Order: sequence, then structure tokens, then C-alpha cells
Amino acid sequence: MKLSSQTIEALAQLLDDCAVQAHDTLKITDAHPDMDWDDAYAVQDAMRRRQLQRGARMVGFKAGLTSHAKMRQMGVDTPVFGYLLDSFSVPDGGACKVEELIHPKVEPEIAFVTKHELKGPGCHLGSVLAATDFVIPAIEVIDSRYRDFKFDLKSVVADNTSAARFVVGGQPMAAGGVDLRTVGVVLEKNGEPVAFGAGAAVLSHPAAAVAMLANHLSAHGETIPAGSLILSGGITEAVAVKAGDNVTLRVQGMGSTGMRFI
Ligand code: OOG
Ligand code: MG
Repeated sequence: MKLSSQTIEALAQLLDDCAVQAHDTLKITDAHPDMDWDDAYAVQDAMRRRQLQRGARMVGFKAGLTSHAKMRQMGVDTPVFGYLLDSFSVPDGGACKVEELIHPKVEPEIAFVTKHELKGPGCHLGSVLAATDFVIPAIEVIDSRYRDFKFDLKSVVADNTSAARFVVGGQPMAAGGVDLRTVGVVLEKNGEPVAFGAGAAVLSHPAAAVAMLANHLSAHGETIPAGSLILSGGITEAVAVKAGDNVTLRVQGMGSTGMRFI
């Protein structure tokens, strides 16, 4: 660790305030170029503690930058991990208020819901499939707190990997009932298809992202509890949205989910 605990708390407060007030800021590595990975996750953890103290509840976790399309879009080369709160959840078909966000983008994802605890180290695709209750289509709304979505990996980790909102819906499927590598996804904005892909875009199999998450958490002494919702990462590039937009995700054999931006 390179940063003092006061600096970590101050950065967590800065990013938390940006999220609450829908204000952007410069990426934090500009002012703290020597911060390391532990510092980045420590800022994320401090922000999570602040939000939980205000009454939010954990509902699960997310993996991000798990596909080449996303890594290319953001100019980075490793996955990152964050947490999901109940306050991020939008009902299927519901409305997402743009005024609460800075510059939202949507991503098509496969969500996993667990029925058993998942624990690293040594967690693998098989452990994830065995612990999965069901998989379900999900749209993640990301909203980097950094100006113009410009960041490096440590800054985005501190910012809870741009997590902002999500919606899940459609047909829940047993993980064994669908080939998550070949399953096709179509993201539509205002009725027009805007992004397409197949599950294998995410680390060859979306469950691999969940295994990486469990192994990552184990290094911090944390596990994925039963009943967690996990977003496995955008299959395509993220698509910008504004008030008035309607977004629908169709996943082959798994129905659709969507939200309106108001
Ligand atoms: C970081 C979060 C990326 C995903 O699914 O790849 C992410 C960002 O692009 O702002 O959630
Ligand atoms: Mg995502």
C-alpha cells in the first residue's frame, strides 16, 4: 500500500459524493500516480462501507472488462471486480433516471445467481456451474465517475468499476440447460439492434469470470455467499444512452429484459 488510510477515506468520499451528486472528477491516479492495486481496492472497500452504513445492502458482485470488445473500448487489458447494492437494481421494464447519473452506458451481460457459497482460491468453471442456481439476461448500466469515461485500471477499480444500475429479467435457466459460450445476445436501442455477440466473448465462457471473481475475493478474505447475483461482464462494447431511450436485451432461448431512460 502506498496511500495513507486518510487518503483512502478521502478518495472514497470523493467518488461516493460524485456518484450521489452525479458529478464527474478527474481520474484519481492523476493526483496519486504511485497508488497500487491494494490501494485501489481499499478505496473501493471504503466506499462500500460508507454506502452500507447509509443503509444500502449488498446483493452481489460484478466482473468487468472481461471481453476483448470492452478491453479494447477502454484501452485496458485485465478484468476488474466490484460490488452490487440493492439501490442499483431497476425493475424489469422499469425506468432509470438519467438525472441521477453522469453519462450512462448499457452493456449486455449474463447474470449468475448462486445457490451455494463460492470460495477461492482454486475456484474453477466447474465449481461455478455447480454453485449456480440459475443464469438470467442482464443489462448493466455503467456510469464512470471520471470525466469522459477516461481512466486507468486502478482508478476504475477504486470507482467500483463504474457500477451504477442493472436490470435482470427474461427466462431464468439452469446453467446446464444452456451453452453459455454459443448463446447469442442482441442489444436493441429504440427498437434498433445496436450490439451483438455470443457468451464466449467473455473469457471463452461467462462462468470463467465468476471463477476469477471468487479467486480475487479470496485474496481479500471474502467469499461469494449463496443467493448472490453476479454480473459476468459486458459481452459487447458499451452503448451510450440518454433520456427517452428504450433498451432491450434479447438472449437466445432466455427471453428478454429491458429498461427505459427518463
Ligand atoms: C468499467 C466497467 C466495465 C464490463 O462489464 O466490462 C464493465 C467501464 O468500462 O467503465 O462493467
Ligand atoms: Mg459490466
